Amino acid sequence: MKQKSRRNFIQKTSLGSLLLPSILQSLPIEEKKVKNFPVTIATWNNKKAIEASWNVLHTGGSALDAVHQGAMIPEADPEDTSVGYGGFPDREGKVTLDASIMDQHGNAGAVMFLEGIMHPISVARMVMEKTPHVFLAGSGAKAFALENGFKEENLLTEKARRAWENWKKESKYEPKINFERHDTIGILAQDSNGDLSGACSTSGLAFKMRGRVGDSPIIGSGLYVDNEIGAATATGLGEAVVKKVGAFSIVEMMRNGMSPQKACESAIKRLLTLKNYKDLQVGYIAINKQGEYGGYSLQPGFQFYVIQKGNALLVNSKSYFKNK
Ligand code: SD4
Repeated sequence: MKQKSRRNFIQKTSLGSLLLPSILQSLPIEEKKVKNFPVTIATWNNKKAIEASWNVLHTGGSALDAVHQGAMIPEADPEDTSVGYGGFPDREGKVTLDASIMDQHGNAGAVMFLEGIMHPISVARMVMEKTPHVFLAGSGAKAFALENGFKEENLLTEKARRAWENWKKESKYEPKINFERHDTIGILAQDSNGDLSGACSTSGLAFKMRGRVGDSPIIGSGLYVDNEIGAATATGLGEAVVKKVGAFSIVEMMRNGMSPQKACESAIKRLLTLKNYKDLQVGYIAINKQGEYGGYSLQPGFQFYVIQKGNALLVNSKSYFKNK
């Protein structure tokens, strides 16, 4: 009796161990992998933007349309003082906008120092799709927008004008970043085909020098997408991000095998060689080709919003410094 059951056991296990690998081998590739996409992620508590992006993704739309639609939400929101309409002006009282976009083919378009156009992300996409160029700046970017049907609008809201009037009383030129609260949007998406795209849009630093351009429109700094590897985007003090070519460095670290989380952490640590690193804030977010995501910041207070396979999550980012 005893012997029989032992034989049964041996038969079962040996059968099992023989069968299992061949069953796995016969499964189609897709069923072996866990799919983490569609997924979309944005800097800060950009809930409405990420919902707009998700609406595109879950109805089968492209990652490019998703990030474009997402970025348009804060651009049109007068309450958002870091992006588009309602953005705080430069020190001369003029709202100047920067934006960039990249698609799954590695195409890129960007505008910088653009005035009077509410949706710089749409102009950036048009630069990418209708011109042989990547960057258009200032009056040239504006002329291109107007020629292509965009309307000129006054983007300075009463709230932003009053903030500028207040700032002028002291006119303290201190292009420092507020640690806790910005709404500059960097947004990434992976659609149901697994393709990646990204967008970034901002009015830049409040009361900046006229003509100042940050990281957000600079391909490789504020935004980078490589459809084979992943995508990354930045928020915070643009000068620091540009000096470290932030988004590109994160994608390259993912190429070398790091997870999005580890790559963001490593890119933040690279900021520590900057003289003023204790006084500035930078936040990075990233996704990889498997739909995994991560985010990290230098100072506490950074948040990002994710929707992955329908589940929405506002994440309080981990940071290098724990408390300020
Ligand atoms: C800039 N990176 O122009 C932007 C500012 C920003 O949240 O992200 N603010 O430097």
